[in-house]
Amino acid sequence: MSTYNTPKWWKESVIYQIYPSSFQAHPGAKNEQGVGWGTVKGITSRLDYLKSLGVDIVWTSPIYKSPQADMGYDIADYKDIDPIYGSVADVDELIAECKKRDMRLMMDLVVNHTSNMHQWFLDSRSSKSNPKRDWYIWKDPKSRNEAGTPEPPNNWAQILGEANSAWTYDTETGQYYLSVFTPDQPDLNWENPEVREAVWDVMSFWLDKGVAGFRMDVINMISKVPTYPEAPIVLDPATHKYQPGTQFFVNGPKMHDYMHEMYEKVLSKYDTITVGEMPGVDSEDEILRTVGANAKELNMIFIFALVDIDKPNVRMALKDWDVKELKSIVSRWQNVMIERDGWNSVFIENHDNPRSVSRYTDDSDEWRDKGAKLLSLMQTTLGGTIFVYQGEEIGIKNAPMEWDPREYKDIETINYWNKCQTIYKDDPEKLKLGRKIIQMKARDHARTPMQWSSAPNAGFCDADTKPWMRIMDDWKTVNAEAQVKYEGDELSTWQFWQRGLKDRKEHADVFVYGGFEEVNKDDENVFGYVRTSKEGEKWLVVLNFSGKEQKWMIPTKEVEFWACSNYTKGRADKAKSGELVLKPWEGALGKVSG
Ligand code: TEU
Repeated sequence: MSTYNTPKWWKESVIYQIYPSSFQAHPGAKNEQGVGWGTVKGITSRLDYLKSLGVDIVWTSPIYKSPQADMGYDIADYKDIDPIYGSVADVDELIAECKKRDMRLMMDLVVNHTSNMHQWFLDSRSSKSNPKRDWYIWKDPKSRNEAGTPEPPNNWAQILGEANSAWTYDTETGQYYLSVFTPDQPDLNWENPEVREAVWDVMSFWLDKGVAGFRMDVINMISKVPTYPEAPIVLDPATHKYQPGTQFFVNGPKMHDYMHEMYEKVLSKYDTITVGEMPGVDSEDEILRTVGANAKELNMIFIFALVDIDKPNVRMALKDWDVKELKSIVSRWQNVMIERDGWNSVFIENHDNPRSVSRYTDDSDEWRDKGAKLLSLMQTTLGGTIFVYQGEEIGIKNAPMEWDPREYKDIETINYWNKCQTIYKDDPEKLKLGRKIIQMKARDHARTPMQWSSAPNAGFCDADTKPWMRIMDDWKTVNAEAQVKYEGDELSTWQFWQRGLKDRKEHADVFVYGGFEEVNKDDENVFGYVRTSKEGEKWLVVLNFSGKEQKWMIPTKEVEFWACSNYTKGRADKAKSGELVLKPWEGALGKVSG
């Protein structure tokens, strides 16, 4: 019997992802360079804001001790907090303050790799005979040329810098270590049982402190094909010596063994929320092995089909897509989880992706609010556990083309721009395209400081402090305070999110747990679907993903009332049957007669 609609707290919870460096600096907070940087105390000071939005669980990207080569996804000590963010005591306080508000904290678990400054790695690289040598993946050079220069063991490219090898040479010991993201992030060797024990220990440490669970960074990359085969050529070999080797470490041969062990050794002992970040996997059978109700692995994963809709083979590149493709991706995963008793996560933004309002709608002044609310309506009415990303609730958009590339701070963007300037130096067209790709795809767009108010530095950090990253130029008008207080003929983006999350909770049997049926599938611009509760309560969602007015035939029984639209404050006055006219980027939610 399916347990899909059996209620669970982790299914109904609203999760809010915080990018800690950019969320909120507490008064007086500065890092060593005197720049404004978000802190744990800052997060605690904003819990009431999150509570009023409708958030239950706060997930923060890594705040552990780290050299910040990849903004904390390079961890040097799993049981300590980076001083830039505060202390373990600050996190204890955050957990306690969450509890007071009936909220919980979720941590990021980054255990595919550590920082190259983690003591485990310092030991490992110190000599070939060190007991920790085998905690990482060391290999001899494939060959050496006449001058003695070594060649990496295979042709895999770095994920965050595709011009470079995924292997890093250590001159002291004459071997390469695997570092699929950057040389600062050596991959742990999960084949070694001591490594796994160390990970279980870290997890228990935080769970015992009362955290709700984990978002697990690239957890489907922990098992590598042990023969380390050459990757097929997909990037132009004239300009790319190295090629994506992802297929040899995504959902690798022992991944499920390790996930089961994690479940047995740790997760089964706690009542947790777990979400695995699993890029690059599309097979339903494979995904169900992790998120199926009886899988004994994880509650859910992030499936990247929707946010990778414009990704060809590497992230920093473009691919055309259309609304029909978007509709079919969303519908596919809604249906798969219902039919096969799995569980979805619902998200469209995170710290690795551009802003959704810029990517899927129209972020011009005229349509931006409508677009952001359209995406909110879609997400708040889809089945699964919903994730809202910092700033999404006020419709922050991508940084504009005019920003100098030096404003971008992310290692991936820096590597990409360096690559463009090297290999396309005599090709102005390609260089221009590279610049455009940065404006459309860089991870930095999600990482600009939160726009709290019209106060100096948008209320993100003290007035006399320079923020670590440039704040979007529109903060004086686009900010949380203005949107919370807004009074007008329609709701602000923030108010629309608040309304949607409340509605979702009140009708969890429909929106969280209900059935899903796509309607008018062939329409090229409008996404329509019906959600139905176990008791037969039906709601129709209609989303115009175009900047033009659309006519759409209502396929269901009469609509009783239109509960909301992104053009109105309350109920919308629209046709109840027959032809429905949708304004540009209009989305509406209707109750269907029983
Ligand atoms: O990201 C994994 C990663 O490779 C992403 O770029 C992913 O492929 C993409 O989002 C799919 O659209 C995780 C972290 O989220 C990221 O910030 C880190 O840089 C990376 O792991 C290494 O820890």
